[in-house]
Amino acid sequence: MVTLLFAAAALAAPAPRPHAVPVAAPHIEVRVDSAQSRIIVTAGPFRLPAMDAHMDMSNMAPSEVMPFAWPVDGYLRGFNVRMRNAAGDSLPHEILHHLIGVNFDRRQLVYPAVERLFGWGAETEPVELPSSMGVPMHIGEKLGMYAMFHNETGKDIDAAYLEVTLLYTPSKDHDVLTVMPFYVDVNNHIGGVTTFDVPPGKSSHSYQFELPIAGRLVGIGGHIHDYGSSLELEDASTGKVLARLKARRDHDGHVEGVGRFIFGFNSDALRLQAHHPYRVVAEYDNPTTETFKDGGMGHINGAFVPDDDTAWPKLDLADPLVKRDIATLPIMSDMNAHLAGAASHGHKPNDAHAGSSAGNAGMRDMPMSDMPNMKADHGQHDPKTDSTRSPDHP
Ligand SMILES: [Cu+2]
Repeated sequence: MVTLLFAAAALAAPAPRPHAVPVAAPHIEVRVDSAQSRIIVTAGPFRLPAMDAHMDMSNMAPSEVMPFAWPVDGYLRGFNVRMRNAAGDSLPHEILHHLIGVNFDRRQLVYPAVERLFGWGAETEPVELPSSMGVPMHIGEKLGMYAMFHNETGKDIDAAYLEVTLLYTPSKDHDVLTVMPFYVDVNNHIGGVTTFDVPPGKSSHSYQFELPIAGRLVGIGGHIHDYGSSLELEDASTGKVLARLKARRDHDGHVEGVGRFIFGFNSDALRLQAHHPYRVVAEYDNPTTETFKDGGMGHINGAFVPDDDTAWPKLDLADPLVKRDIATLPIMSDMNAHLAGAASHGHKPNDAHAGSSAGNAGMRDMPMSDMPNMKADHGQHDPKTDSTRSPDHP
C-alpha cells in the first residue's frame, strides 16, 4: 500500500538557508511506500523533442536541479530509474542519458563539494544493497536530482516522466552498517571540467589525494570514456597498486564498461588510512591517429565504511569550493544564463557533462548487485570482471 506522505505542495523544506538552491523545479512528487520500504520520486512532465542520432553533447537536453526532501529516517540501500508516460507505460530507457542525485546536507569524503548520492547512466543496472547496510539518511535532508535527456526515438515525446525508486531500510529496530559514497576523479575541478584530451597512443592522468578520516572500501567501480584502458587506485607513498579496474573494450577501443571490484567486509575490505597519500590513475590507449578534445574522463566510485561515522567531514557552506560546486549545478547555470539575457532557455548542454557534477554520483557503480557473491568470493578476483587487486594490501 502506498502512503502519500509528501506531495509537491508539502515539499517546502525547513527554512532554506541563504545559499540554498532556489526551489523552482515544478512537478516533483515524493511518495513513501512504507510496506515495501521504498520511496518513489516522480518528476515531469518533460517535453522531449526528437533529436538526431549522433551522440554529441549539444544534442542533449539537461533538466534543472529538482529539489526534494528525504522523507524518512532510514538508510538508502538501492535505487532504480525508469522513464514513463502519463499513463504509466515505460518509455525507452535510452532517452535518459544520465541522472545525478545530490545531497545538499552532506559533504563528499574527498572533495569539499556536496554529496553525490546516487547516479544513473545508460549502462547502469539497478542497485540494491543487502538490507544490512546502507547510506544513513534523515527526514528533511535536502536532496536534488538533475538529468540529461536524449530522445533519439525519432518522435517527439510530449510528456515524459522520470520515476526514481529509492529503497530504504527504516532506522528503527534495525542494525545497519553505514556505507558512504566514495568518489575520486583523475581530473576533478570543482565547478569546472573533469574531461581531458585523449591523444593518439598511450596516455595517463592521475590525481593524488588524502582522506580526512580512516575507513575501508568494501567495493569499487569506475567510469571511463572511449579509448580508456584501466583505472587504478594506488598507494602513492609506495606506488603499490591497491586495485585495478579494467575497461571492457571492443575492437576499436570503444568502452563497453568498467570492471567492478568487491573487496568484502571486515578483514577483506581495503583499509584506507587518514592523511595518507593515495592516487587514482586513468590509463588511455587510443588506437587512432586523432586527438579527442575533452574526450577523456576517469573516476572511481565506491562504498566506504568509515571507522567512525561521527567523524565524517562537515559540509562547510562558507567554503568557496562548496559554494562554487553548488553554484555550478544546472539550475544555477540556467539562472545565470537568464540573468545574462541569454536566449529564452539559456540551456548550455555542455555544462552538464563538463561540470564537476556530471557522473560524480556516489552510488552509481557501487558494486551492489554483486554483493550476494561476496561471501563465496572473499575478495578474490571478481569472476565477472577483469579487475585485479594486490594480494597483500596493508
Ligand atoms: Cu563521463
